[in-house]
Amino acid sequence: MRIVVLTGAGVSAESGVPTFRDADGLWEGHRVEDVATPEAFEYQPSVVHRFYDARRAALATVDPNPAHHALARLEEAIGDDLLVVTQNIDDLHERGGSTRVVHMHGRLRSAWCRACDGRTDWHDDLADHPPCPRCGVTELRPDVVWFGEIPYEMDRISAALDRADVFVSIGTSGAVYPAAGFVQYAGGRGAHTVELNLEPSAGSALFAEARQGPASVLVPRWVSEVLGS
Ligand code: BV8
Repeated sequence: MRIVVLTGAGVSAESGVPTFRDADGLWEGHRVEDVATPEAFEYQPSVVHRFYDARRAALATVDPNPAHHALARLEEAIGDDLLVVTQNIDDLHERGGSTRVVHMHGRLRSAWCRACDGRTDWHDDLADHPPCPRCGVTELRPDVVWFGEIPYEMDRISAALDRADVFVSIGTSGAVYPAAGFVQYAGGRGAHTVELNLEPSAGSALFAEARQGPASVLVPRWVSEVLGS
């Protein structure tokens, strides 16, 4: 059984990572959609850097939760038949033990050089404009996909959705595209679609099955059902 799991901020909420809906989607009074754009980076790079430096620093204070661990257990059992596609830029899936993970919106712990196009694992701040370890130019930006930019690995994601028998969406409000359209894409190709969320998402009615509750409870229970153990 080939499974594609889409995750959003809700899967990391119980680890202490704020969701986008928390604080009414505001950061320091800025609408997230206003800080997470190439335009914002052009006009107020220091504000954007502070936004991501703060989130990157906070990553060192959080740990994976039972939802992350349960998905790693599922991968252990079914291997290549599972792909986790996450909208999250945290590394909690990997720290939970998952390896087959696509970060369609990028990663906080990665810096992207606009001069040499190189990507480097990065755990520190970027606001002080450090030089690129590869080319030495001070043109590093957060390696994340901003609104108006094309998500990463869309071909790999579409190929997995084409072949999926089951599509599961965990902890996402279904407000941001193209991720919000995956349920129709996979469902339209015959996949069984399941939503695991604290509350019904914007696209809840599109799912064959929808369960409400915290991910740390719903995901381990769903994985046990799939594995029959
Ligand atoms: C693009 C990285 C072209 C940066 C992010 C069609 C219609 C309308 C608009 C568009 C459209 N197509 C494109 C757009 C524009 C735009 C868009 O969708 N705008 C929205 C606002 C309308 N999309 C884009 O610009 C995208 N690019 O379309 O390029 C293209 C398309 C296809 C193919 C090729 C090219 C790029 C968007 C990416 C932007 N970057 N993140 C950063 O993180 O700072 S988006 C960011 O916001 C997240 O990654 C995520 O995607 C989104 C937040 O949503 P969620 O993760 O769902 O979080 P949220 O807080 O909203 O909800 C949490 C949910 O969890 C809730 O439902 C809650 O109930 C639940 N929950 C909470 N606690 C728990 C829980 N569930 C379980 N357990 C719990 N404990």
